[in-house]
Amino acid sequence: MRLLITGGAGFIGANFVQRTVAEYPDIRVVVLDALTYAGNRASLDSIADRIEFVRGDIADAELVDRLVGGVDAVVHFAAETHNDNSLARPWPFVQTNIVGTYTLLEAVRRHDVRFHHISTDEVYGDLGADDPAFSESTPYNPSSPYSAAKASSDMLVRAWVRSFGVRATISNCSNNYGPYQHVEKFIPRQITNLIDGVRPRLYGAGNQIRDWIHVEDHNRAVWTILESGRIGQTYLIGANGELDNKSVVEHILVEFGRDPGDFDHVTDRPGHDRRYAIDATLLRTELGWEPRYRDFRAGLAVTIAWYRAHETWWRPGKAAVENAYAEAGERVL
Ligand code: NAD
Ligand code: TDX
Repeated sequence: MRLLITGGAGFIGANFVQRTVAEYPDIRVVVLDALTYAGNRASLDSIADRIEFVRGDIADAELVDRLVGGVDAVVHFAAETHNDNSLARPWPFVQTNIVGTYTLLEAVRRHDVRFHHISTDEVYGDLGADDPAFSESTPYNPSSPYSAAKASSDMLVRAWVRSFGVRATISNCSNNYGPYQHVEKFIPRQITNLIDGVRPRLYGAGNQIRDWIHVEDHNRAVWTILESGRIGQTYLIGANGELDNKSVVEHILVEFGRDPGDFDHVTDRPGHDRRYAIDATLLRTELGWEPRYRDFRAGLAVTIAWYRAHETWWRPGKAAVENAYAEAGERVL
């Protein structure tokens, strides 16, 4: 089998490529990644001789057509992924997440190649404290340019399945944590701030809730769907990991041996989604998937240890991220 993995130099994609090479040694893996600010070739260093790496854009129709024509399946991770960036500069989100996904869909349609589209729970908008968790039938209601562009890409996939018979599945996952996550994101930002002696930064009051899942559990679910999922079906992926942001920061501080109150409240994110929560019943009952990381604090401790041990991996991007937050007007409240 030959597999094209887009966005394989990003956080979840790199973990997926590493897992695939380790567990499916007979699969020929091709990675297509533009190496934007979010992509890091070093995440694939340990397996560089086991994969073919192509630096390129998923919206480059000629390149995409050639690569898709040489594989049996595509797993599509590549995207612009950071909500704060999408508020400052929405266009790359429209271009990559919508036009890029369209370009891939046209290629898999032409070559009749199996396609798995990676998406997010943010397409459903947010929940009130007492609302039931998102399920496959929750109406789309995205809040940010990022989530609106991801929602659009999901709609394109659904239409290409229905109208053109493309053999695709979609998964919408909750917030991931684990190794190789970019330092712009919430958990790695706070961990690397603490390594640098800087206080963690909580947006607003910090009472927003995210449903955390370890990246390894996400990727095992993706493999399960790729192998056994029903064509045309959407599967939600989540591990019952709801926690408010303030508690996450407190856990990180405790892991660093610090006072759990030793953080700053900073300017809130405009349009900040209040709560995400996933009902993964379909994935569990139909495909038999279960998460392995059930203890968030234990998973967090391992993640902190990883960032401590891999400073050379994250250090080059750290200053630019903090400058960008400052330039965007973030200030301590
Ligand atoms: P990331 O930002 O860490 O990585 C994205 C990767 O895509 C980078 O390597 C980047 O270079 C590449 N890329 C960006 N634009 C490209 C283009 N035009 N052509 C080719 N490559 C391009 O993202 P991530 O957190 O690993 O997310 C991966 C996927 O999972 C995304 O589709 C995202 O929407 C989805 N997702 C993420 C989470 C999460 O918590 N991080 C949760 C649910 C779903
Ligand atoms: O410094 C911070 N302080 C803070 O309080 C940062 C960077 C974030 N936050 C808050 C905002 C969110 O409520 O933490 C929460 C998580 O923030 P992000 O890491 O930016 O993630 P989120 O906006 O929830 O989106 C993530 O999960 C779904 C990914 O970035 C998306 O790609 C994915 O689709």
